This record gives sequence, C-alpha cells and structure tokens, in this order.
Amino acid sequence: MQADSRETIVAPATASGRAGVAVLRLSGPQATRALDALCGSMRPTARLASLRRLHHPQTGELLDQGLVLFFPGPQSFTGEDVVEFQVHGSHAVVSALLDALTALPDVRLAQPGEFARRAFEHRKLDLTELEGLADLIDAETESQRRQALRLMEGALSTRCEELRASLLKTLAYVEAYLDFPDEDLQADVMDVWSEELGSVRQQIAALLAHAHRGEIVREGYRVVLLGVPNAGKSSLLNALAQRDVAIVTPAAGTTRDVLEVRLNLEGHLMLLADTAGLRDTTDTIEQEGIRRARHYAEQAQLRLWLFDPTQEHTSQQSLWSDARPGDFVLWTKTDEAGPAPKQLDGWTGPAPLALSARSGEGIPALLEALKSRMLCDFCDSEDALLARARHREALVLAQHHLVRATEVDDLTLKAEDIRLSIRALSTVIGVVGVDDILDVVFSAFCLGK
Ligand SMILES: Nc1nc2c(ncn2[C@@H]2O[C@H](COP(=O)(O)OP(=O)(O)O)[C@@H](O)[C@H]2O)c(=O)[nH]1
Ligand SMILES: [Mg+2]
Repeated sequence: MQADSRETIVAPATASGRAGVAVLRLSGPQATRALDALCGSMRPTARLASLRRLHHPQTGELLDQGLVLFFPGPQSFTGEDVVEFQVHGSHAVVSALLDALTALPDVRLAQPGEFARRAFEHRKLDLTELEGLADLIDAETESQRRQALRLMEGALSTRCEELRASLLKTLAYVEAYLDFPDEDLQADVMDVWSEELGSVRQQIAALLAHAHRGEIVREGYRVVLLGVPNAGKSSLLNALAQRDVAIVTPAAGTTRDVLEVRLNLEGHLMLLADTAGLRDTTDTIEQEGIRRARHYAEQAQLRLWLFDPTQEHTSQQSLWSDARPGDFVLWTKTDEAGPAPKQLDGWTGPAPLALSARSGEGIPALLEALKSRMLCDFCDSEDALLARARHREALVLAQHHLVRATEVDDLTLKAEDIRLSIRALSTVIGVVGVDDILDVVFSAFCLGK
C-alpha cells in the first residue's frame, strides 16, 4: 500500500450499519476546501464542535446536519488538516456524504489503515504505538484493553528509547577509543561501558521474561480438550460455551477439525479448542484431524485430558504420556459413571475433576479451576510490554548482539555488535528498515483508521 499524501482521503471512522451517529473523517491538503464546499463560508473554529448544515457542493441539496470538527495540521491525528463530520448514522446519509466528498477534485476513499499510515509518516505515532492502537480497536477483553493502551501510550517505545540511548552512549565511548587508538584504554572507562552493557542486557532479559505473557493476552490463552473418541469433548465444549458449537453424536470420529471458541473469562480471552478423538485409525481425514489436535495441544497453554470411565481405561491412560505438568484430567459422564476416585492409575498431576456435560454437574468447578489457572498465569501480565512475536524477536536479536559485544575484546567488533543491537531495538519502534513490517501492521487496520 502506497500512501500519497498529496491526495485527500476520506472514510467512515465508525462501523457501517444503522446507528445514532456516524463519523466521517477526511485528511489531506483538500480537507479545508472540502469543508467549505459542504458547510459554506462559516468555517468552524479549530477543534470546536460546530453544528452545520451539510450541502452537496454541486447540486446544493441538503444532505444532513451534523457536528463538524476541524483539526488544522500538524495538530491532528494524521499530522495533516483533518475534518470530522458527525452525522446521522444511516447508510443513506453516510453514502450521500461519501459521494459528495469523493466527487471533489483530489479527494478519494481511504484504504484500510491509511490514516494510521499518514500518522506514522508524519511521526505522530511510532510503530509500537500504532500496534497498540490497532490492538485497542480489536480488544475484546479487559486485559487486552489495558495492554493495548499501555502500548499505544508508548510504554514499549519509551523503554526501547531508553535502552537505545544507553547503547548509543556506550557506542560513543567505544568509538572514541577507536578514533584515538594511541590513547591508553583506561580501566575505569572499560568498567563504565561493560556496566552499561550489563545493565541493558538485564533490562532486555526482564522484558523477554514476560514476552509470552503479552502475546497470550493479545492472542488468547489456549486451552484444548483431548481424549479418545466419544469421551465427551464436544459436549463439554458446548456446555462451557453455553451454545451448540460442536456436533455431538454417539458415532466415534464425529469431530474432524480443531474447533475453537472464544470465551471471556474474568476479563481475559480464552480460546477453548475441541479436537478429533485420539486413536489409531486408517481414515485419512481422521488422521489429519488427529495430527491437528496434537499440533494444537503442543502450542496450547493448558491441556484438559478427558477420561471417560464408561470406556476401556488402558488406551485412555496411554494418552497421558503427552501430558505436561499442570495439565488437568477430567473424569466425564458422572451422571452415568458416578464420582471420580481421588487418584487415577498413571496420572501424576492434580486430582481429577469430575463432571457431566449432560447434567451440568462439575461444570462450575471446572470453570473456577480454569479461571484461577489463567489468573495465576496472567498475574504479572501488567509488566508485559512485548505484545507481539515481532517485538520478542527484535529483542532476542538485540540481546544476541549485546552478548557478543560484551564478550569480544576487539573494539571494532564490539562497536559493530553494539550498532547491530541498536538497530534491532530501532526496528521495534519502527525507525529503521521496516517497510515489510509496515505493510503487515497497516493491513490489519480497519477502514477509517
Ligand atoms: N451420559 C452422558 N453422556 C455424555 C456426556 N457427554 C457426552 N455424552 C455422550 O457421549 C457421546 C459422545 O459425545 P461427544 O461430545 O460427541 O464426544 P467426543 O467424541 O469426545 O466429542 C454422545 O453420545 C454424547 O451424548 C455426559 O456428560 N453424560
Ligand atoms: Mg467430538
């Protein structure tokens, strides 16, 4: 996507559909002319909401009346002249205004993310702040909202800037010695820079320690239901989701694909996945389903192993070789099979939780267990600043070069590694070589942002 700042762009900033109010946003050099063309000679005072009758510039027809806001650049979201029209939120009003505006010379519809791209190009927001903004627009849960807001307010940029500043200072020291090789290297100067490098390393390590938490908040905490066919996985998914998401039948092998539902538990996003029953099979579709189930299970934060007491035990117990510490065993179908024993042969994890998807017995207790596990895993997520794999990978690279910079004695190599580390930190904020990343970030935006 190429942003051409000479063109003026317009798009609805609110979702389409029937609503009390819709907001249309216009940005670019023609914004004031478009404003005058629709509102007449009474140009609204900057940044003050003004009620105006909006007329079609060519036909003079009254299109609607609404509030008009004018933000002269550079004090605007994009850094350009911006006009916002708050009009009645019907499809007809919005399209009449869009038609009128795009009929003006050099005014066209914006592409998704184009306003944000202009804001970035005019340095109103850096890359992590933009990502925060995109996440805030997408936020489904409280924890996502908080994390996105932190990012949008520049919490990660500030940290990266601080780390970059420390490294630039150290680099200046090292380069000074490279430029004046005749000077003897003083021991205390070396101490200063190794201390500085050590401190940056420690801070990056602390950020990385929370990296996955931030990604889980953003992407969701993955919980997967596993077990032999007919153990009751799909029934349990439906019971937890409180709707009929998965097909339930007495026929083994009904579920073929991974089916994911999004649940909001205590303000955190949980992705609960139903999977194909694990068994040896010659059916190629079922085999693929089982491969997907196992793959999902490896990536998930928590595995729930369903144990159906009404079926043969040994094959179910043999599945537990793939269990990880902290996984739960669920003793299903208590309405038929009765309560669970305190312990199950071959299971070393927490005591089995007994439940019946049919009668609902044990479901509240399972939900409580899931909630407390999630809260425990998220307890430090307030410190998590790295919300994306991109952030984590850049910091891992920065750390890699720092380690090398610390270990190498040759000053030229040391300087080069510090430089590469600075560069990696710069990619987080988006100051260097990030064209490919930009396209990914902006394409995720909706229209009008
Ligand atoms: N009695 C009883 N039957 C259940 C319960 N949960 C599931 N079933 C039955 O077990 C069979 C398989 O259930 P399903 O959810 O499709 O299992 P899956 O293959 O593990 O997804 C169906 O006939 C369900 O009606 C339960 O809690 N109690
Ligand atoms: Mg199923």
